[in-house]
Amino acid sequence: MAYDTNNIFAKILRGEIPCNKVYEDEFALAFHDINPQAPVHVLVIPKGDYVSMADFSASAPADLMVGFFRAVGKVADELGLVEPGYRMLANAGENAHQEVPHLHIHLFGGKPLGPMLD
Ligand code: D5M
Repeated sequence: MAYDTNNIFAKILRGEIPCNKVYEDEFALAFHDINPQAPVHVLVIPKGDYVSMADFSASAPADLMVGFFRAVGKVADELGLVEPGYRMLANAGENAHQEVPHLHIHLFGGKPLGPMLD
């Protein structure tokens, strides 16, 4: 799928619409989900035009790939999610109900989470 530069996360990255930011560096931006599904629900997005993990893993430069995943780990740590644990998830495509066509990793935490696919 071609990247849509008008998707909502692209607009957030360009500063055209606001977000409730929790972390930013040269590779990634993290912000609170507008419709939280857990006491902590944060989205981490890479700074680049990637629809999903498929094109990110295939074509992102190595420094962005490393920097992005380091940022995900750092956000989880800084939010105090590592102990007692959290869930990370990335929806991709229609079957997974991906709503926003810019790669994003959801971090859920702040309570015991249920089984994965209910
Ligand atoms: O999830 C897309 C997620 O993006 C969904 O949980 C709502 C969230 N969302 C949508 N718009 C915003 C804004 N403007 N700020 C914060 N969060 C937002 P998906 O995995 O694509 O189904």
